[in-house]
Formats: sequence, structure tokens, C-alpha cells
Amino acid sequence: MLPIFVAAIVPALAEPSPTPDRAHPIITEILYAVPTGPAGDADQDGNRSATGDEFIEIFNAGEKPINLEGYRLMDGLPTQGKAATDEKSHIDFTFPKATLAPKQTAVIFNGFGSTPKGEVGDATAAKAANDNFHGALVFSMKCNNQYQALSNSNDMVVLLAPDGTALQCVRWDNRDDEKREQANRSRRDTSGKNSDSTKSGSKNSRNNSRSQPADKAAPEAARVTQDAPKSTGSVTLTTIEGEFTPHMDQSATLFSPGQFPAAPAADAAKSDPAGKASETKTTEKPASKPATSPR
Ligand SMILES: [Ca+2]
Ligand SMILES: [Ca+2]
Repeated sequence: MLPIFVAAIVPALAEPSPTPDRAHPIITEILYAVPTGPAGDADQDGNRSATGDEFIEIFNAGEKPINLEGYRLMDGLPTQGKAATDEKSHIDFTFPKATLAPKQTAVIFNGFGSTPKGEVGDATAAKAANDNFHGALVFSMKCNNQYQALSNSNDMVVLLAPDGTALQCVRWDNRDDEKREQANRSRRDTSGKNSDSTKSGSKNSRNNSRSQPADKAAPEAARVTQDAPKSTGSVTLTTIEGEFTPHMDQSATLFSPGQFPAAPAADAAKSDPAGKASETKTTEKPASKPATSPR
């Protein structure tokens, strides 16, 4: 009897899931475009940094603790024979051993030139839950140059399982149609002159992820690929099954690192660190990036 039973349920289990797998962490919020002024101080270190305050939030939506060791966040996928980390401009963070409890979040800050408030782990070791961020496990990627950041106009974040499976890709493209077409034309010209896609997939490809076959490509390879909108604060899921929306639309605050789901708009002002950040008297540092940077 058992073999028949198993045969009957296997096809159902093999159906592809349209939503992220709860056995793994799920990307629930991304701050890729840090707001200007003191309100952009997402990591609560007293300074707003266009790069350092960027963050990615993941969430354990399942019923069991998840060991984060070996999970990896990247801003693209490695291609055959070439890691996406060849360039110093890429985001690439692999988690150390750390237990993410059910319903707990982890917040991974860019960390360039900044140190998030409270207990902060890094790629070598986790620290205790951080009460400044709703009890999240907080990490710093300790990015060491201003170009190691998420593009405000066109980029992606990919979460990989310890076995290398691309679990979830969240991408955005805020270029207008003309700029996108220009970039695609330029890419086609480049690839016409140079058939080695690994070479053409260098700096140029960072701005062409939708159609670029090189190191920033292949969001289609992820089990789940989601499009995120343009946003003046972070982009966030409202539910695990939902879509990414501007955080402001969800709770009238710019971001809520460590809190998922975001508080409803009525509660947001008293519970959200973004609200506190906007009241904190901080001196805004000029953006650390050149004015021409699209990030
Ligand atoms: Ca950015
Ligand atoms: Ca900061």
C-alpha cells in the first residue's frame, strides 16, 4: 500500500511553489535607496550614509529554527567559471553559524563607514539579538568601498541556500524606457564586438541586469523572482505571499529593519525606528558617492 500512496502524493509535492519556501529564510525588506537627510540613518549610528545604511532583512516564516550558516546574499548570480564577486563593486555576504528563531528577523547592513547600533555580528560570527532592531540578529557586511552597494536604478538581491540553490531574487529597474533601451543597445554592440560573455559582463552589465547574460544575469534561475517598485524608503513584503511594495505605502514610515510585518500605519509612529530616526538630531554627512553615481 505504501508505494501507491507515495506515488500518489509525489506529483503534488513536486509542483513549483509560487511563493518562497518557508523552510528557508525569506527576504522581506530591502533598503536600496537610502533616503536623504537624517531620516536615512537606518542603522541608527547617528549618520546617514548613502551606502552604509543600505540593508536587507530576512525572516524565518517557518515553525522551526533555521541555522543561517552558509546562506548567502549577493547582488547577482555567479555564472559558469566566474564568480560574481570578481569585482570589488559586488555585494556578497555569507552568514556565519547563527540560529534564526521562528518569526525572528535578521538585518544585514551594508556597513560601509558605519556601525549599526547595538550588538552587530559579521561574516565571521553572529551576536546576540539586537533590541534596537526589534530583537533581530543584526549583521554588518562591512563593505569596504563606496561602490560595494545596491544601485538605486537597477539591481537585484539574490538569496542562496548553503548548497548554492538560488532561492529568491528580488530585482528592480527604475530606469526610464529610453535609458533602458540605450543600455541594451550598448550591450548588444559590446557583445557583438566581444563574444566572450564573461568579459562583457563586467561593469557594463551591472546596469543591464534584466537582459544581460553575464554575471548579473539569470534571476530566472532563482526559484522565486520578485519585482520591487521604486521607493523613497525601503521596499517590503506585506505578507509572505504578497508582493514588494514601498514601505511608506505599508506603514507611512521609511523602513523598519528587524520588524516584519511592518506595523500598520496607525501604530508606526510610536513603534518604528524610522520614526525615531527622523526625530533624532543628527548632522547629515554629504553623500559619500560622486554626484554622477546612480546609486
Ligand atoms: Ca543604493
Ligand atoms: Ca547610519
